[in-house]
Amino acid sequence: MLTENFSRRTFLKGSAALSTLLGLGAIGSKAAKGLVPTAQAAESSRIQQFYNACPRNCYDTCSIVTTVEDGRITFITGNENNTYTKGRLCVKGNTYPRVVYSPDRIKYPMRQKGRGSGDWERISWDEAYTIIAKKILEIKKEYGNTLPICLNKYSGNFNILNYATEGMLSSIGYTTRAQGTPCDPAGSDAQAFDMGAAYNNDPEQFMDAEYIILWGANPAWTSAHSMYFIEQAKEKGTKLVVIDPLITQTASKADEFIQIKPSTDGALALGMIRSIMDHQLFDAAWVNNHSVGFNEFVSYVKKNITLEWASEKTGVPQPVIERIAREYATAKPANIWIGFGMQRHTNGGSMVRAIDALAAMTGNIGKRGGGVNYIGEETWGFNYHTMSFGVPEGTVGEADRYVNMNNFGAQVLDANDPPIKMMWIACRNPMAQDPEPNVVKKAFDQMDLVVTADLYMNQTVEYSDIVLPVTTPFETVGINVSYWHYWMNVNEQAIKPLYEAKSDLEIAMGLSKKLNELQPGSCTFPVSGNLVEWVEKEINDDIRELFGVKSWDELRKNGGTVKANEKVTVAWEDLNFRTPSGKYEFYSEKAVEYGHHPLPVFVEEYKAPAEYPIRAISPHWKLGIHSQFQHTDWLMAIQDHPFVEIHPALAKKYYIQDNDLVHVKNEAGYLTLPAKLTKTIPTDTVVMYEGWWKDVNYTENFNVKAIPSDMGDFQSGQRGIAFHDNFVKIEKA
Ligand SMILES: Nc1nc2c(c(=O)[nH]1)N[C@H]1C(S)=C(S)[C@@H](COP(=O)(O)OP(=O)(O)OC[C@H]3O[C@@H](n4cnc5c(=O)[nH]c(N)nc54)[C@H](O)[C@@H]3O)O[C@H]1N2
Ligand SMILES: Nc1nc2c(c(=O)[nH]1)N[C@H]1C(S)=C(S)[C@@H](COP(=O)(O)OP(=O)(O)OC[C@H]3O[C@@H](n4cnc5c(=O)[nH]c(N)nc54)[C@H](O)[C@@H]3O)O[C@H]1N2
Ligand SMILES: [Mo]
Repeated sequence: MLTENFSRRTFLKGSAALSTLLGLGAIGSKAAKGLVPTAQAAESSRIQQFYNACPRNCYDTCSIVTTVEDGRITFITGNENNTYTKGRLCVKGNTYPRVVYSPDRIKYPMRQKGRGSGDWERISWDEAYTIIAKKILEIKKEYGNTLPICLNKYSGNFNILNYATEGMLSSIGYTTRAQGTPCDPAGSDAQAFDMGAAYNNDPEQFMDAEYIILWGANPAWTSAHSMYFIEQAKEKGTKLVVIDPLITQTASKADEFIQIKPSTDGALALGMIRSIMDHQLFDAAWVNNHSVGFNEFVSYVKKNITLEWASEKTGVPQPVIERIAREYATAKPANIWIGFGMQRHTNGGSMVRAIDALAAMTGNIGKRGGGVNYIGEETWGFNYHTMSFGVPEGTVGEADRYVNMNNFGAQVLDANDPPIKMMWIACRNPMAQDPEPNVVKKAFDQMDLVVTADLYMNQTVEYSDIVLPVTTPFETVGINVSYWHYWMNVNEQAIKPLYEAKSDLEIAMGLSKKLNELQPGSCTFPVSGNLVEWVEKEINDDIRELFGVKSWDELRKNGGTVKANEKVTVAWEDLNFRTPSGKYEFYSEKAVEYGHHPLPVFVEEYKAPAEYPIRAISPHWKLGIHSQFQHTDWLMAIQDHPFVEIHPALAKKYYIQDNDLVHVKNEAGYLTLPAKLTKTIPTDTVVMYEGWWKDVNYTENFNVKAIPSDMGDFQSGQRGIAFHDNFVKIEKA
């Protein structure tokens, strides 16, 4: 697409504000309708309903129906026109009105006197634009180019219009970009080596599966709407297997739970493969017709893999491996969901390749209800019009420069020619969400100017010079799709922007205006424009064909949400893989090009260093999404601070009791936080959920090291991060 160097989602992911009067539109939420009788509502313009889209970095990307009374949101619920959202929101989504009207919203542009001092003063938008624009022009003058300006933007909001921030920076010249993604890179490379791309079946097809393996995924927390389809499958007799080192809430729903040793899933998959080969349970016709390299793979497996070895490595008894292998190979269709958690390891990509091989050799790829499902982007083909303006005339240089988003602090410090002097942070909280925040902080210290656009104060905003207040989704327009389901959701402006908040697109236009005032021609980004016109420019013929709607406005008037047509919802149905050979590649030359073994071999796991014997896993948290939601009063009432989970047997060794304060340490840093004893985790592991909590000045990442995963550079330009190969020691505080 535009540039191969953009990370998949960083790049790809890429009603007139007049509402549908309650009862008149196609909105079918029972709960919302229950609020006011239809006839009454039709007469009353006090009460209006709008379609919104949850834009967070979440599989579920829900379609929302928002009720507004006298200009204020009083109720929100899921859109029933969307068969995936199914009229329901998750626990976080239901708190949105609290998010919008939170007293903690950043209300005005502000300047901080002394980074980290807390001494903020309100400034006008004009002052903010002037300070920023002057700095940009000063840098350009001093260095002859704009490479000292660095953008770090990721996943706070995936509204397609939000790519305006990238677009605005491209409109001033070549800049430095945080590239890559912390979500899925190792697994996405693995699937790209095997199949040419990561591409998943419609999750509503869980209902068509005869057998489901959730492999290192915790959808009960991270994709609540998917659980409905999994439960439906179970009702009709489908067996559900969950493989995880932790007994998660998803595990509690399983017919069979396999508590695997972390980072050994490749050995389990290869053990299953060995058993399937030995019993001739693979699909020989599929393999012969649609793949390359199977013979080489068979030789590797026969020579190197035994069930004894697989059992020893994984901690899974041999009879269990054999039974699961037989069940999986004989159920048709059998469905595997590979979670992102599983590939956050130094051998994560190679593990995904082994699981892909299992699905391929049993003929489960290209089948409705089957598949080896991980992530997909078939619905992301928008115009990305906000990124289309190009650099100003006379710009020096040839291209943007990239630093790895997954090792941001260190790479910013390493970039010398020219050094980075200004940072623009949007949709991102690197001081909380990145490993080694101390290094990120050092990188900030080197800046002349740090600008952060956000909704709330957080650790990154606190260490910025200028903060720009942004809108919630309810205060602006947009369009959203998912990297998992196949729906496209409209986002209408339901209420006026609160305080002085602006959307990132409006900020881009405002800054361009100021730059052009100060130095005509210095920014190619439009200086004004109507948001609905902007969003209509995203729709092209491919999107029209895929979704069967003409325009954003048509969709707004017709239910606010639409599903892509059936041509794309079964991944690889035509069995035309996007690999160099056009077939499934057990043997991948592309993998070799990127420094890997051509076959899906087992790669040894990262071992605990002697001084830090305890593994620290930091998975995603049910009551928040990274830095978002867990600062809202309703969710804080349930849990308002981080904690460390410890198995009672491990706790006993260190004389630690429930709620005792514990130091968790390694070379990167140390944390002191209360212990929560639980038997849901292994005895050699602690768990700290990732995320930021209000009024807590640290996150689990204070002792997470930036250890790269094995893959990621092929698809997203940068390797991922082995968040779960982090080792610590603990002691009672
Ligand atoms: N509520 C909520 N939902 C979210 C998010 C959130 O923060 N909160 N984040 C969103 C984002 S950005 C993402 S990337 C996704 C992540 O979605 P998931 O992949 O579901 O999430 P994780 O919690 O990272 O990891 C899933 C599981 O992998 C397990 N795991 C870790 N190591 C291994 C291993 O070696 N083998 C196996 N088999 N399992 C292992 C963890 O114990 C965990 O239970 O969720 C999205 N949805
Ligand atoms: N230890 C550990 N750390 C992890 C992970 C892990 O598994 N373990 N997972 C990683 C993963 S997978 C991810 S995706 C990252 C996520 O990390 P981030 O990309 O930082 O994600 P968020 O916290 O969701 O969003 C960042 C900020 O965006 C702001 N925001 C929301 N809407 C808007 C908007 O419209 N405009 C602007 N300008 N800002 C907005 C939010 O208020 C928030 O402060 O965290 C990573 N960190
Ligand atoms: Mo993520």
